[in-house]
Amino acid sequence: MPAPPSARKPTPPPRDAVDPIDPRFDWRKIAYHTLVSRAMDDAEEATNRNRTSVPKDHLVLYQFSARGHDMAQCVLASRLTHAHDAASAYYRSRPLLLSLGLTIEDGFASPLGRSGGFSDGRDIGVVCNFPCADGPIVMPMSGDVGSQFTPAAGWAQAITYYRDVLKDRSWRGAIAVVLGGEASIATNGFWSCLTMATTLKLPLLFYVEDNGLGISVRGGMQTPGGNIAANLASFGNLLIRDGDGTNPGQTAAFADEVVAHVRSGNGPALLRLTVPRLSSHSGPDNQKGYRSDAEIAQDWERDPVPKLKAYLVPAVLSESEWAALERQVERDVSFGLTAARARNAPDATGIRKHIYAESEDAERPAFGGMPASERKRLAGSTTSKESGEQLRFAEAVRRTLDQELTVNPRLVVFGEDVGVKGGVHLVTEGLQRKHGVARVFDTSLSEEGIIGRAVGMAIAGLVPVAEIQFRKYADPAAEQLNNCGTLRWRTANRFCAPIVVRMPGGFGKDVGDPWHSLSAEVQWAHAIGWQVAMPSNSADAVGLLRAAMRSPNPTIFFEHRSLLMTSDGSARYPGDDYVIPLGTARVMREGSDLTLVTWGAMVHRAVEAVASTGASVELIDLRTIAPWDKAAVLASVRKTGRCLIVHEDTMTAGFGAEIAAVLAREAFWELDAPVDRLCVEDVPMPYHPDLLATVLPSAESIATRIRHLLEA
Ligand SMILES: Cc1ncc(C[n+]2csc(CCOP(=O)(O)OP(=O)(O)O)c2C)c(N)n1
Repeated sequence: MPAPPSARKPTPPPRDAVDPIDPRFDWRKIAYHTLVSRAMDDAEEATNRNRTSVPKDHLVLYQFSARGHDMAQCVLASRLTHAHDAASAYYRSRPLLLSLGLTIEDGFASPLGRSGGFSDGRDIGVVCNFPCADGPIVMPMSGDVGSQFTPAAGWAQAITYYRDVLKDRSWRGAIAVVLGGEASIATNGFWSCLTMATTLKLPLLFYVEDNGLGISVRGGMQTPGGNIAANLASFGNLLIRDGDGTNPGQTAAFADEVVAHVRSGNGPALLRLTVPRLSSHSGPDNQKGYRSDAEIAQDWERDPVPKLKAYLVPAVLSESEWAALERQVERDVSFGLTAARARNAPDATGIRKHIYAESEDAERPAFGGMPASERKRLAGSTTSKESGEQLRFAEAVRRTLDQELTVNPRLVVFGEDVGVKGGVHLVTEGLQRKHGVARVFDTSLSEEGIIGRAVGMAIAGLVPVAEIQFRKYADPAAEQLNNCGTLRWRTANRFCAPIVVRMPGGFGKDVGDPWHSLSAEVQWAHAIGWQVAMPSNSADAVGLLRAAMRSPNPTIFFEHRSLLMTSDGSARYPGDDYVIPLGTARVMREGSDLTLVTWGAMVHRAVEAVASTGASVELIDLRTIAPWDKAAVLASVRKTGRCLIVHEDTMTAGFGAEIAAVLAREAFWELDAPVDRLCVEDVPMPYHPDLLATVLPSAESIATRIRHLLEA
């Protein structure tokens, strides 16, 4: 087994190999934070090494070390000086966070799972974030490698928006920096972000910490030859620097150069620094089988700490000042550890809080979204204007987007083909001409990029309304969507990202297919933290979309294709200020014998079916499935004793199953018949009209099921 870190004695570099000091850096501060990070890793790893099976005295539940990556990160952090700079970090980024203001106590409390810290014990202690009113901030990271990239592009684009559109001078010269290991550059997120940053010339720095290993996999598996800087040499609009992250002078020179380049508005840069990974990948990994002792020993020869000492002593600090610094670090770390250990365990009674914004959040607002004062100014009205003209669904959505773009300068609308063309469904037609290319714009073809960018923009305080061209094409964005939903909860309300995602789907006018006609809304009802709106008509579309755009929570807004393609959902325009609170169903018609619950385009077939039976059916258009109006459904079923749920999503584990389960539990004694569901069977949407008609509930099949249930 390799010797423990404390027993290792790396050879200091020869004096004449040491570079001249770069006086523009606060080297004492860099040394302090490097040593603090190292001492924290020491403290955590020492306990990990003493593990037998499940240790009683474990210091952290899940340990990740930054040992070896530390010095270079502290150098980089010293260049993040602008109030609107943001870093998008990963699990080895604690040295950067410490340099930006994370206290040692909080730094320990997070992996210890104690109260406070990054997440109040909800998330792994290295899944970091750092809100700071005066900046810079560290954006909330996620556990998925690669997911840190596209939100950073969102922040970078927000910088240009504040600077150029809102003319806010305080954003001039700000940058975003995204950190990742050399394995993370193989992810979709990296490439999506690189495309956005280089095509839009965003103020974004890619900082690649290349330790040659992605857990056990060598860098040559992530990019040919193992050097992303070399492979990207001919990429357009990208300044590239490639250096040794254990060499303080070289690291400082490169960090300074790339940050200055990005700040000056010349577009993105990529800095790749080679660093040794001086620990296992994480606490549970023992490196056995994939690393030899000789290789580990060789890495220890590259330890940046002795190199930093050789660089600074005696040019900046005397030997005794360095020793004093080490003693100070020891004291501070020991004090921080004691304080963190003395903290209480997180309060389990609060575990359900912050899935959505809570009313008391207004007193301690999360970082992200519109300021509360602006949200208040845009309060809206729940009264609809009866005199409005008759509008088709697409026109209603367009008009609502137009109106919100007019009254809310923070709002931006984007997606594939959304700009010049006005969207493949023409919903955004004319909006770019009216509001400009900075506010209504086309994106690269990357759904991960569209949603990740939206998240970054929302964290920066903008109101992004993203279009996914068809429901099925949200698949590549699933990671960003899921992470966006849980973001407020994961950070214990330190951050939020209220975005709106418009998503057309469902069957079209007589057409379908597995790609353009997917409904599958239940996925978003299951994804925690999302509001899911499924309007059936123009008036509801206006009210729900406006409510979503003014909401402190993220919302999926489903635009049904058949409603976009026909006049089925036409209704009177309810007014420029009309909002429908999410989670309120509409009782479309009262009845006493059976409750029919449905949403989206099925509402129209249900209306026809009910009329044809002549039965006394209470028809409920749910309008949103997350949150869903349980109270309205329960009240109705308690009255009628019978319930039929109709939806277009497939049967097994569709949202109807959730409603049925709630009714079985909460209205069991009031039921006169089993709760029934009529849905698309468990087959993908077919193409030929005859096949489509076979699988979709029709007015006739709904009517038959109503009759059947009434006889039960
Ligand atoms: C999407 C995703 N896939 C796999 C993992 C598991 N995983 C965690 S870290 C890691 C290796 C990442 O290596 P690299 O990006 O080089 O960073 P390093 O750990 O070397 O600093 C893997 C595969 C994950 N967290 N997320």
